[in-house]
Amino acid sequence: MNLADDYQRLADRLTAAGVDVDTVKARLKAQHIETPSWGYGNSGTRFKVFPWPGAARNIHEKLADAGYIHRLTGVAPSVAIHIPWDKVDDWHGLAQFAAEKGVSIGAVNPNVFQDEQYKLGSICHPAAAVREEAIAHLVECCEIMQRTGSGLLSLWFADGTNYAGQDSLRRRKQHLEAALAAVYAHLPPAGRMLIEYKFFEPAFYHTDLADWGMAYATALKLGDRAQVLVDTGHHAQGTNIAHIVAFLLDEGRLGGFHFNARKYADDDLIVGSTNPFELFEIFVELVSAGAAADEVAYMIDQSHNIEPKLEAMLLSVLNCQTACARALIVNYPRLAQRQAEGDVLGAHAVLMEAFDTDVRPLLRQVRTEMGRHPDPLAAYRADDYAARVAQERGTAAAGGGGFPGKQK
Ligand code: PSV
Ligand code: MN
Repeated sequence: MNLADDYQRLADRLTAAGVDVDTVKARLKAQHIETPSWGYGNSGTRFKVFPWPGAARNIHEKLADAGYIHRLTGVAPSVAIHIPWDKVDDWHGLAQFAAEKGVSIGAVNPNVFQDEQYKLGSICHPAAAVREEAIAHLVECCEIMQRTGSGLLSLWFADGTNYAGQDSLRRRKQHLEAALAAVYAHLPPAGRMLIEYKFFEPAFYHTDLADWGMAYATALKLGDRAQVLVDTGHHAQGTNIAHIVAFLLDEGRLGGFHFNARKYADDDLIVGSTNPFELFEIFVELVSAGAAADEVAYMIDQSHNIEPKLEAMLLSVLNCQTACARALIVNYPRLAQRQAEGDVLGAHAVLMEAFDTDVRPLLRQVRTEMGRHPDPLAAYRADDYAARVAQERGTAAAGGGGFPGKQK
């Protein structure tokens, strides 16, 4: 196989079809996918954590692994952190350590779902003392943003109820709004607050931020720097996520993504594994929105259980790259023309043409031009990094059955 010839054939075909290949390549080189610190440590399901040999045991090892994924791909230069899982005394030192590994600290994710006091919720809890404790933690995370140079506070709440009548839904909504307004005031000047929603789990009767509409309405009340975070696993079956993305983009309220794939629920599987077409549709909305999508944060939220952690994260980043490449080669002028003509299947065919294109020669070329290996998965498999960390770190004694809920 001659990689250069493969690429030239594809580039010629795309150029003839009206695609500006240099622009597409420039956009792919500028792609930025953030990986999550919690994806590098041991994690599992509510039933069992299978410890992975070499899984990162602390934030330093997580940053080292993330640096490795970035070295392989060139498009994963930042890492989301989860507090207190990744808490350190010296945040400036941690940011420096990350820089040495070739990455930066990305979104700060507070955790107000793991401690005893949060059994009935955090910022929606019926007791003022618990709400205040949760707010204090969120404010602490704003300070961590300052010290690490992070621009994003990424919020998810496990708040909800399990039984009708358990608590006042309206009062909980009011508590939530008051708490977020208090936290918003503590954001660093250029910092943004991303509000994530989820329609179920761990509560099942109601969730306080159940869908994008509630997150959006809350963001509107808070101010311009509050936006919605779309976790692709947090929707009912059949939901058109690309439509939600289009709506939020058009309103300037799409803050970012937590990418993953799912078959049934919040499965946290490798993004693009079960849902390649959905991922493509999402990227089509992002690409076609132009500058409106400039500020969107592309983050992965996965926690792997049976698969090798580093390879899973690598594949996730590559799948985002593939989806983006396919979306970039859509012939948008032709699409608009067919849409205007009411050519239902003609317009659909324009999208399918891009989706069906083998973009691998293009991606190999882009990676080569970026000084990376054209096939990062092959490079990973030929490399001894995973074996080395398995040797150095061993297999952590992760818990067996009985872990409460989704363990990350
Ligand atoms: C909840 O399921 C979630 O999607 C939130 O983003 C959390 O921060 C993350 O997973 C880790 O538990
Ligand atoms: Mn998430």
